[in-house]
Amino acid sequence: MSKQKQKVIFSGAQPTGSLTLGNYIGAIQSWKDLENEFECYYSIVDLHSLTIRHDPKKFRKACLSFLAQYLACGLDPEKNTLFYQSHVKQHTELNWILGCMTYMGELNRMTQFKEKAEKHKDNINAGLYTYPVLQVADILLYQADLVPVGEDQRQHIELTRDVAIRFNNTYGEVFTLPDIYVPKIGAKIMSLQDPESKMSKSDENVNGTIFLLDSDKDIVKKVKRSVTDSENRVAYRDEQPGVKNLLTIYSKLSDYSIEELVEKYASKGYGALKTDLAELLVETIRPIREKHNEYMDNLDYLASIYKKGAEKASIVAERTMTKVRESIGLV
Ligand code: AQP
Repeated sequence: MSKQKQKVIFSGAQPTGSLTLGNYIGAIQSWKDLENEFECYYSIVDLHSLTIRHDPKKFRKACLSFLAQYLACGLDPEKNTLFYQSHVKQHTELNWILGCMTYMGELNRMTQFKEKAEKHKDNINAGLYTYPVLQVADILLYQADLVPVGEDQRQHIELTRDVAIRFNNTYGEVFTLPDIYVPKIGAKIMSLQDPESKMSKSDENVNGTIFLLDSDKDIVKKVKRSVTDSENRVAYRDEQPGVKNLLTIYSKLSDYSIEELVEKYASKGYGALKTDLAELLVETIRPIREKHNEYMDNLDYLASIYKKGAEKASIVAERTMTKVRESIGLV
């Protein structure tokens, strides 16, 4: 299929800890689906991670590990531009300019800020508050048409459109208005321990989250211990959020539809569902973990990918920034 060069995709993940099954199903599976048809920019948004206090050595390793995980998940560096946000200086320049176009009222409404502020009460910094503006800059810099993300990012993409419209109306047509792209199922994978909450990298209860670098043993343990309910009936319904989540994960990683899975396990119960899902997860994650480890043993190769990515991304970012600077009257 020929590349529709005109359509641009941007997305990213913040390198805190390691990627989760939620990140994989909600975002990375879509990234892979899009790589053959569109011009794709997938960033490791390292500056976003600074909103939480971190150990520099561990952080540096996590940043490299994230690139290794992107590659291990199957993102082709020949088809996609893979790069670190901090290597393309225009992100922070545009962040400032767009910060002057974003209202505090808008930022006050962001639910992710409220949730993260609640989680990190001792460090509610200005970066955590203005984080959505940097995300707006990330997307608009590449004139993205589509942003493949999980459901939790919908509000930020809506903000991106609002800020772009405001900028274009004030200073002239500079930015493309991006659309959100969320998978029909799996846009919000839930914690295995609390199926009413999103599966998250930074969840204090690690048993709720499956990481792409988890050992086989940990994966099996986490699935077996996952919270279900006392109905003992395999059904896909909101009243049974734990089972619904397991079926969603199963379907996203296999060729089975949800209906087929419900039929398959109707007479078998939760134990069989968990055993088979654990096996499927092990078979899906093991090759990712092994490839990741190989990439981590080849740091020169990783450096060649991220340098090439930054070069390519910088050209596109500078093209946008030239327009932005002219449009707002900077000398
Ligand atoms: N549970 C999820 N289900 C579906 N999609 C998800 N995403 C995150 N969690 C889920 C999507 O993954 C992409 C990258 O996410 P991110 O790195 O920007 O961080 P996040 O959204 O803040 O995810 P986490 O795991 O909850 O990180 P922490 O714990 O650090 O805050 C995004 O497209 C996101 O929608």
